[in-house]
Amino acid sequence: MEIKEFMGGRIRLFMGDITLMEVDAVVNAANSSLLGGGGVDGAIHRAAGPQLLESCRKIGGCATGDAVITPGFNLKAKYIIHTVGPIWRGGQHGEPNLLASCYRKSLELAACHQIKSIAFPNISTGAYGYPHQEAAEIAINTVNEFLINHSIPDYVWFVCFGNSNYNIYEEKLRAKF
Ligand code: AR6
Repeated sequence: MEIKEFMGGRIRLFMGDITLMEVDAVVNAANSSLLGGGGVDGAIHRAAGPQLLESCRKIGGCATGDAVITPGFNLKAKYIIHTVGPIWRGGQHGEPNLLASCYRKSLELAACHQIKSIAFPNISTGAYGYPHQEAAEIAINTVNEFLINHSIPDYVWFVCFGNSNYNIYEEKLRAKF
């Protein structure tokens, strides 16, 4: 599968399974219990192995819009950054700020850990029901703003699991860069 590069290569778009990414950190779209679930969370826990659950249990939970870090265990990625996206409730309940916060806090953690490359799934756009266009806009703008102001991470990947989100990201990234 082809990789598309934007912002001088610092932003990369890819369609595929995030658990297979060879990056320093993959981001998990978790829930506030951190104890696993379906979607990308389930896939990451299955691929990383049971030690991940143990590690998450010790952390004890994570607020919506916040992020925590664990080792990557059996993943190729050295770290997993778990962030909790907002559940879409019509858009008037702070959802945009909370979703932006997921991307920002994840990038702040990445910078703290000298993480050079990080891969994001499309947070909140599955079980949590966030409209795809609006979520992509927030993801791209928040990442762009962070990268303008910070030299690390070097590379941020947007990993889309299907055509629908991929096409939205491609169109928005092309329009912006
Ligand atoms: N690689 C990349 N993206 C994926 C993968 C994968 N292997 N699997 C799914 N996606 P979701 P949310 C995409 O539902 O909306 C969980 O149960 C998927 O197509 O995983 O933030 C948690 O425990 C979608 O675009 O996360 C929470 O309870 C995106 O990942 C809740 O779901 C996010 O979909 C979080 O909901």
